Amino acid sequence: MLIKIAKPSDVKPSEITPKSLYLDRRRFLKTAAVAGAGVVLGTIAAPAPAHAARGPKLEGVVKSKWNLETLGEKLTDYDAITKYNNFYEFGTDKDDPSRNSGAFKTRPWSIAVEGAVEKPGTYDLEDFIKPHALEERVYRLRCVEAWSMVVPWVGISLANVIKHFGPTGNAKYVAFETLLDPKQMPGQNRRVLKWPYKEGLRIDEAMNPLAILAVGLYGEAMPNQNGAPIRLVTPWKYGFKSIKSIVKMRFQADEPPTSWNEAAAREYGFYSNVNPTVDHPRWSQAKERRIGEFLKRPTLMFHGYAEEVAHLYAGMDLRKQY
Ligand SMILES: Nc1nc2c(c(=O)[nH]1)N[C@H]1C(S)=C(S)[C@@H](COP(=O)(O)O)O[C@H]1N2
Ligand SMILES: [Mo]
Repeated sequence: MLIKIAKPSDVKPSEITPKSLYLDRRRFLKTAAVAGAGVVLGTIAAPAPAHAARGPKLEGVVKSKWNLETLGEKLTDYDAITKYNNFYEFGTDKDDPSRNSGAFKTRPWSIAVEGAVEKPGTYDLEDFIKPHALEERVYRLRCVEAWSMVVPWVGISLANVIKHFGPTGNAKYVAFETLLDPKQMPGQNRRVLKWPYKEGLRIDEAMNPLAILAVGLYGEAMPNQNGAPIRLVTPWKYGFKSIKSIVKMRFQADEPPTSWNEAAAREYGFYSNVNPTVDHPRWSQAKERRIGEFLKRPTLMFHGYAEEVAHLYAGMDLRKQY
């Protein structure tokens, strides 16, 4: 075996410059993966800390017009956002994802872009993200279970991603898939849903400026339980549309099947818009409990984003197409 000894001139600036000076976004994403592994080792060696180690800070995040001031609400605590989760791949209880996803490997990660698109291919996560601005988007998220949160996501515009890949005229819908890996995702050994988790959007919904692919929250890399390394966020729809740990995006002419619709078609339709006037068959959707608050508050149409998205559904009967 040949051992290569680097001459001083071969050493990259990143290896000799203090971390804080060279960390660019690309570099950060790699650091995030390493730090993630460190966290796992740490929990084996030492008793679990009261507060889980937080992800590394994301560099180069820009503020967007969807910020705390324009939303006029309080952020939900980091602890609630990261310990009260739905991610059935790691179990169906709210604390299962944070307890069971610590060892989930999110690097290397690639995303397949398929179907009616000019630049299909399998892209490394870093390359997938790199062309786009990392923005902070403070959004309300409402689960179909009638609780809600306010989350400071960090993400890239889904419209920009789609334009980058160049959808063709046949791209009427975008289908998304989560990783299928029962060895890493213990919940996939149980048939609670038909795995892999699937979701979809109509192309004009996907192109709406509100839709993002999120890679972090609270300015830090996405915690595994929240859908690392990349997940969809569509704040005007119920939380279950916001598919986590995405490995595939497919552009197609037909409406794609979705996991929750396959599981219970009467309860979960393709559109899944937050609509207080359409009850879930087993409970009312008129109100919601903001995590951390005691009294329920009324749920707003499209979860308060009507101005930005109502035009997408003009002429549709949202009681039938729920
Ligand atoms: N792959 C996958 N994505 C998923 C889910 C899931 O079980 N698996 N749950 C959904 C549901 S029901 C909700 S409410 C949100 C919760 O996101 P959060 O845990 O980041 O709050 O993720 C959605 N995305
Ligand atoms: Mo949900």
